[in-house]
Amino acid sequence: MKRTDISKIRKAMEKTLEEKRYEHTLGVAYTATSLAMRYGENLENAELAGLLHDCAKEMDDDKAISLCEKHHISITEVERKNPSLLHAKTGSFLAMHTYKVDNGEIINAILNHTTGRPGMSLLEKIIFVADYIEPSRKKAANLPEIRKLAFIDLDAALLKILEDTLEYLKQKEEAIDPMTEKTYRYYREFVSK
Ligand code: DGI
Ligand code: FE
Ligand code: FE
Repeated sequence: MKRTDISKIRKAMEKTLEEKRYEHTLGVAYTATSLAMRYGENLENAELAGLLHDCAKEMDDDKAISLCEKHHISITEVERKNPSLLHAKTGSFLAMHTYKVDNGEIINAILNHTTGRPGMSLLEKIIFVADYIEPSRKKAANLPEIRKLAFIDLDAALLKILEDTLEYLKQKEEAIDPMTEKTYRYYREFVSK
């Protein structure tokens, strides 16, 4: 991935995303790049995955559902009730087909950025964590602590984020995607070992 490709994608995001979402996107891109420096991931892949992770966030629910149906992308029960969860799947589709990203690791990091999955790659973890801790995030619980932990122990930070997210969803009585739960249980085992 060349710097010129990255700056083209950045400009495309600036055009398509609302201002706040674009600020968040830039925050995820440079936080992911910093984590990549710390953990030895490819810097450009981290930056590009960060720039594109929410590229489908502003797509209408109806459009997201019809895009998935048209391209045989499965929709879970929880996604049907909460179509905003689909932006990870539709985002990875747009990254491939609209933004012409052919790197499977980047595509996977976009695909799994909302629920995570058991056995995440380093890049997937970096995007998942960067999405939660980037500087324009304000509301989540325990942010100062998780921000520090992310640069000390990435898996421990991942687990804490999953734990707090589940707690938040339960409190709000939101439907929980089975994958979010599965990821949490996997890392609870994994981190304690
Ligand atoms: O797109 P972002 O807002 O930057 O971040 P994201 O893609 O991680 O989405 C965050 C939202 O997704 C947050 O409000 C928590 C919610 N979420 C994560 N897992 C689940 C979930 N929402 C529901 N209903 N069910 C889940 O399992
Ligand atoms: Fe997202
Ligand atoms: Fe995000």
